[in-house]
Amino acid sequence: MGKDAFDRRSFLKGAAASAAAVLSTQLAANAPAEGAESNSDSGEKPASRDKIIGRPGSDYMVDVIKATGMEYIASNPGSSFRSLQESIINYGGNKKPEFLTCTHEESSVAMAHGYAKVAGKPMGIAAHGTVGLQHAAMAVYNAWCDRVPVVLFAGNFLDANTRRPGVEWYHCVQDPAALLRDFTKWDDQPVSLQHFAESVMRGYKIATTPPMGPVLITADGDLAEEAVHDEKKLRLPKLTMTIPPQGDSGAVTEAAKMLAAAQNPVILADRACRSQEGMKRIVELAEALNAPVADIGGRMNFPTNHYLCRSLDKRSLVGQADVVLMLEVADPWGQFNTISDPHHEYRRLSKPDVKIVHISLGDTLTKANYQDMQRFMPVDLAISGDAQATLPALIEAVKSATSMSQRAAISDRATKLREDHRRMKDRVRTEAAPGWDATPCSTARTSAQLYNLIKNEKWCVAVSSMQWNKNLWPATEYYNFIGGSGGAGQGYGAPAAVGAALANRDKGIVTVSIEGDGDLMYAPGSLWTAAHHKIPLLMIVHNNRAYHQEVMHLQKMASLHNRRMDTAAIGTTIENPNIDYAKLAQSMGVHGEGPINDPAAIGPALSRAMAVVKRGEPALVDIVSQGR
Ligand SMILES: Cc1ncc(C[n+]2csc(CCOP(=O)(O)OP(=O)(O)O)c2C)c(N)n1
Ligand SMILES: [Mg+2]
Repeated sequence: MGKDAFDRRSFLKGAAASAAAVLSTQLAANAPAEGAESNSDSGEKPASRDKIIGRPGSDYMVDVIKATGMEYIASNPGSSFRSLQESIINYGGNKKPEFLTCTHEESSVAMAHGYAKVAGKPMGIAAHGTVGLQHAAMAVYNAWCDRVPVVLFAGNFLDANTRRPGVEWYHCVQDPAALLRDFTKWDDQPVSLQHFAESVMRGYKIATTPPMGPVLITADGDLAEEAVHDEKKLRLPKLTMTIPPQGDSGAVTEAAKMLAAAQNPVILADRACRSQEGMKRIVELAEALNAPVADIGGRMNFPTNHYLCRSLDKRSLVGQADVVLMLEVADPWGQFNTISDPHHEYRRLSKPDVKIVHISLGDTLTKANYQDMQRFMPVDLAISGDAQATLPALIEAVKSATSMSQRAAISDRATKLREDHRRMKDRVRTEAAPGWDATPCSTARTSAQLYNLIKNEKWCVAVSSMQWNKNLWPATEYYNFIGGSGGAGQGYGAPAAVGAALANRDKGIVTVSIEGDGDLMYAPGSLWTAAHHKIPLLMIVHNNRAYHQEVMHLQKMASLHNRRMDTAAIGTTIENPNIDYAKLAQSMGVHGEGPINDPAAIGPALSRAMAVVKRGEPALVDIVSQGR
């Protein structure tokens, strides 16, 4: 071990002598310059061979990370974790975890966010001290709001005695996690390698225990760069995943009785499912009750072509319901009440005597400052438990709670429910029809063309700025849709789609994303990451040359203030000059098509792009589109 490590490092030091190793030569030549980031006049020389550290702490850190099974570390590099990065690459062989080069920390985290939703497990990210974590922050907030696990590592030198003067002080911090503590599940700043090993295992476990969320472990720079002492004493703790909790059996029986006796039961599912198994269970429950299901969409919860799928009728269903079962709903109050915009007038949407059951772990993970818990919603039966884990018991309880006469009444509901489902689907198709040949292209047409292209594939829409896909396409698989950003912080779309596409890459699932032009411009560098790491992704830019949502907000305000509306474009449009997204993509080695104004050109451009995706690379198609 020691000898291998010595050879590896000798190679790096000696690389300048090798004519063939051009990149290594540059690396070696640049080595003093890296130190010069803070010590430009220090005249430091590279360490002499007798000072070489054969087994740095960061090698052990890599052993720990490998033991979690994390396959990737997405990161923008920084000297605070340079030793860890070098160990990942040279000691770990850059495999499991593999270092993914990101052009912004926010993109690293959003990429990990999209990846985790598809892979069903987290990836790591590494952020450079204060500045890296500040860049990462909004994406961490999105993952927190979405209850998605991300394992963050931060570089930092805690010991002031060893910090190099200058930049290292700017980038170090007494408490790295303070910035993110309001929206992470847990953090730690280990001061020994044993402490690091235990904290990574604990952090991974906490991140992946529902309700899931991001955690942050500091990888101290001194600990990483210094030699491992007394390795025999180090113990790598075993990682045991927590089994998600079922709701209390008495409460589940009570809920089943309420549902079996209901005339108009409705199921609202949000962050309920973690897998296809979860979807199967909701179908089983819904069929046992003939209860329509509105999939709120935090996760893929229900097949869109099932006769009980009524997501678009959610409001009217809630209005008529006598019993509503919520499954891990992020905004319970908002399902039963509204505040109008722009007048902020309150209205209740449901009957006053509606009975509400909520199966959720929401209350087990709250912090006081950020308001992602949404407004307080009184319910009749609050069951603390994991929705997916509780469903099997609930299904059994419903079956045994249903009397003969109730069974007959439930079965009688089927015909009308099938008609209602058909009506809902007809309505969407009618809404989608106008403007088929319009220029700029209608979003419904783009959606239909895309579906034609992927309908015979296993497909995943990782991100979509338009609703048509979910409303129009038959989607039966858990991997078809992965929900949204959680916190609606813009800049999520492109990197999250790249992360999702990475997780889908080896499963033969084609990943597509439909990005708002505004959203894409927060993190266009993720296109380069996709090209560099050969991540196949078909990205469509829904290019309305605007932050169109904000255009509409300004129009609303102008109308409220009874003023002119034509100024709503100021500060909200992205034109003059127009951005050429195809060229943007091409500049980063991504196949780029567009801008497409003629709807007839969408199909051929998508086909060309798909051919690129099929050979394992990303492609982008810029479609100039109507507002939303
Ligand atoms: C970080 C952040 N900044 C600003 C906003 C406000 N915001 C919400 S939607 C939106 C527009 C996004 O533009 P685009 O992706 O093109 O979608 P469009 O509204 O045009 O469909 C903005 C700026 C936000 N949600 N997050
Ligand atoms: Mg836009």
